[in-house]
Amino acid sequence: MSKEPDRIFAQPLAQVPDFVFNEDVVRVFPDMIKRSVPGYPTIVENLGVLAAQFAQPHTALYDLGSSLGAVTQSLRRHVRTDDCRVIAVDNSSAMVERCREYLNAQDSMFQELLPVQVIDGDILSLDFQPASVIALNFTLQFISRDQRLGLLQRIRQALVPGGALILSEKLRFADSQEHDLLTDLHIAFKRANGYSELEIAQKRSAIENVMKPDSLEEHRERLLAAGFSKVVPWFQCLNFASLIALP
Ligand code: GEK
Repeated sequence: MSKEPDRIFAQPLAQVPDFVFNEDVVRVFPDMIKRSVPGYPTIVENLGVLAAQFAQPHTALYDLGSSLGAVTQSLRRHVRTDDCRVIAVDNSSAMVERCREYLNAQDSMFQELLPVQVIDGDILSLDFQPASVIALNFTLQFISRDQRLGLLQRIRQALVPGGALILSEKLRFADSQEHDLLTDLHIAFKRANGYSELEIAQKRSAIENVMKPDSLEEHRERLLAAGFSKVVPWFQCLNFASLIALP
């Protein structure tokens, strides 16, 4: 994976454009996400471990909003269930191209990995195959709010008995004191990871129109409305959490 450091917002910009997953972001993405999302490496590695508990033979495992395929790679490291295949989907062509390169490299280094297909496409128009694990790792927050329920309903319908959706998201909090405290602590996390005040402020203004976090309660209600029977948070670090939703 690229080790290039994220300096995208290091220089003052006259006007900060909305954030897009373009080639500049692709180049620094592993560094950017690790320094910006508290708990990201733990979530990704354990996503594979959890997935191995839910994977069912002869089904697909989806990595939706796969970026460079970190979750796909974790699924391939941990899932040993018969006749499973991974389907990674992202609508950033720059991400998909680099993701394919990384997965080819993984294929050439290790044998007997689950087969993987990387689709350059929109997860909102995906024709789901019967699936036992569907991962939405920090992707739902980029989908417009009015399309989130429909997507979760389609995911619920695709899941076979014994399967699970694993949903990781940045959270907002209804209680303003709690929200402000965790926001400040997240900024402290970014500062401790070497981001300057300027980088933090410019990234925030770039992302605020494109990434819309919900609260844990909103996620739970929407997942239940989509037909999931149980929602179990398994990880939280500051204002970032991951949930297991059972069909
Ligand atoms: C990881 N899961 O490393 N269809 C397909 N892809 C989309 C869509 C859409 N409608 N909207 C956004 N994306 C990854 C990290 S990043 C999260 C996920 C972040 C894609 C988008 O192109 C990007 O690659 C990804 O979702 C979100 O575990 O950067 O904070």
